[in-house]
Amino acid sequence: MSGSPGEGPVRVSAEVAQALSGGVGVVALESTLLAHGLPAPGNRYAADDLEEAVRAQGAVPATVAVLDGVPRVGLSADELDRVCSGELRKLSVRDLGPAVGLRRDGATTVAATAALARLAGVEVFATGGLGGVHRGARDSWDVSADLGALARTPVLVVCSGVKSILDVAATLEVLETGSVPVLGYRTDAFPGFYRRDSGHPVPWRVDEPAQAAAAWRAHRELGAPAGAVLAQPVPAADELDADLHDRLLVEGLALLAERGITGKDVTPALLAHFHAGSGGASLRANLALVRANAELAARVAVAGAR
Ligand code: PSU
Ligand code: MN
Repeated sequence: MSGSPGEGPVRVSAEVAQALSGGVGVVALESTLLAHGLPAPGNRYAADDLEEAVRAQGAVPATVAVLDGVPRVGLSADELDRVCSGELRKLSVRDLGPAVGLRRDGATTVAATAALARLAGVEVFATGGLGGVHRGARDSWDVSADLGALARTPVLVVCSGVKSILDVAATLEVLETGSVPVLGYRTDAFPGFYRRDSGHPVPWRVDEPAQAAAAWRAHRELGAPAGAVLAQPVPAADELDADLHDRLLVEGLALLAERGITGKDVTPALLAHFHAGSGGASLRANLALVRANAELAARVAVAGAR
């Protein structure tokens, strides 16, 4: 399905196409976290850092984005520059058709990255945090398309859970409804992005990449249509202090209400508040966890390719 570069609706880089046909592990990397989750110019260093983390484990990185109306799996250095320029639109799955048809550029969310990775034949991908059910979703109806996409796209997503700015319990319920397996990596607790424990358990725990690969392979062989989540907590040394985290969350939520911020502006506003109020600690945590997830995804991809 991967085809050669330039073939089909998705352009797969020569290196990624060669890895796929040669049975080498490939890890898709999401671009919204680069374009919108991390500030420039550090995001460009992060883009290289993530690709290096994947290579160091013997896998090939495939960062995903839409450039000049072409969905691309595997980007050149120049293309990564464009993704990190800060000018790209955020594309979820529903935006892919318009972006391609109108020949636009965009960074892909978890949902859109999963859709394009699948078209390219890449099964494992790494990111920071999943989108989920927002607090107050009962009134706002704000539930990320990531959850619906995971229920119908067979891709294993390695992440650090979801941010505590979301309704974590409701997010886990929607993943259950979508029949999306959730595996904790060396943890019994679903991670809360900046914090190692969101206060909610995971249904399954694995302690080795080979176990994650085995669970994923069996899930696929049983014909399950859904993706899966492999959730790894932020490294202990980079976890945000609990009191600081809780204070920033309460303040941030109050700020949203005060300024009437809703919809897709909620997450960027809260993240900006965390970054400003933590003296850089939230950014360090973010970088550390994404790197660790890229590395783990590569180890799972290599174990699965054997
Ligand atoms: N959560 C994070 N960092 C992120 C995102 C989510 O901790 O960068 C991004 C991901 O790209 C995710 C998207 O797929 O936000 C979800 O956006 P929305 O809630 O608008 O669906
Ligand atoms: Mn939303």
